[in-house]
Amino acid sequence: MKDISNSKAALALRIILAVLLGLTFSSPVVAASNGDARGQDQFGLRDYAVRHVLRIGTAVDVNALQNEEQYRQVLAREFNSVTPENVMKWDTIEPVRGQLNFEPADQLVDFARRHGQMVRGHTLVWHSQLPSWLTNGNFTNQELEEILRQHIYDVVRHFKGKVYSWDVVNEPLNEDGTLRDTIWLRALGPDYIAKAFRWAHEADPHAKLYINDYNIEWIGPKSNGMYELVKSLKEAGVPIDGVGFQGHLGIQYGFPGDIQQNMQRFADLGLDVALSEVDVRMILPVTQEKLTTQAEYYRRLMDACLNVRRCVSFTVWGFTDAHSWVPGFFQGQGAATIFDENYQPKPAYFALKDELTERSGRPQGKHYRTE
Ligand code: 9MR
Repeated sequence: MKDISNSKAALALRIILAVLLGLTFSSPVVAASNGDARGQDQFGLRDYAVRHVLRIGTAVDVNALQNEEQYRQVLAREFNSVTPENVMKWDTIEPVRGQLNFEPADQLVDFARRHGQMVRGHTLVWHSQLPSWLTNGNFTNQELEEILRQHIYDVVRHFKGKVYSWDVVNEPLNEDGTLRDTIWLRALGPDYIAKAFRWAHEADPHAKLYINDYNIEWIGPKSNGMYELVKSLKEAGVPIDGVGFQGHLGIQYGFPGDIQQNMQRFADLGLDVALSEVDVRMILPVTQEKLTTQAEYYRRLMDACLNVRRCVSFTVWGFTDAHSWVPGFFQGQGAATIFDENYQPKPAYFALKDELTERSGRPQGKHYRTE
């Protein structure tokens, strides 16, 4: 993979810029170039996020990372956190039992190291993207428990010191807030969640450990289920550090207006919170009006995160419409990210930047980490 910059010099320059930005509250945004379409300034979102002690991240498609120079450039310029979109999932890591394939994930980790980006690990325990040797293996419950424990140890140990947080358990809930019926629930019982966190903590005591789900952005049965779950985990002394709110929204569904209040109640349990997979889809075709509404959704999500002191990271699930899971999963929908298919920033990009620019920084807490 070709690198795009002399990383040490670039990193040093970025740190100097970030410090300068952190000291001044007025924005150095360069004036509009033509009409409403503003030009981009020389700073990335990451340069504005540092003053809020906020990680701004994206999911990364490793094929695009390997093959597209423009993808690498925007990724390096805009973000200080990355999440592998697929390559740390079980079916990639261990397609054949006992043969571990860390190569694509290692490439991303290496890119992140060279560009001063932290890595959110995704994901250790999930019901989806499991290798077929596992799902078709007819294993006993005890064997499945041993397989899961070994998987968590293998993966977390391999990335120890390189991955700063893990989505340990992904999407464990039904829409009514009860536990989803999965291979793990069947084999280990409801305790699989606590066990997974304990094993991950044993493998890397310094990693921040998250539970992550979708449709928990607003207060309702599913987020109430999540609230009760993490509360009981905390009370039982399970090493859980945070809750990821995925944030897969669509402008046709309306904005979850109570998201700030919702995230705050989790923070009040003594947990970090993160917006972990944000995208805002729309029914195609794209119109200017829809893009404006979409921008407002992104802005309000950022606003909610900045208003919750323990909201430590904001991650978009892909940054360009050229590489987004949305059109493949929702027929007739798309345009969910902040850059268009030609890597041109959309109103949503400027909305995030404005929100980060116009607000003063948050006080730094002990549990936050900067570069
Ligand atoms: O974006 C991912 C897509 O490329 C994969 O095909 C899909 C497989 O299930 O997973 C997508 O990412 C999901 C993430 O891992 C968990 N939350 C929902 C995301 C979108 O489906």
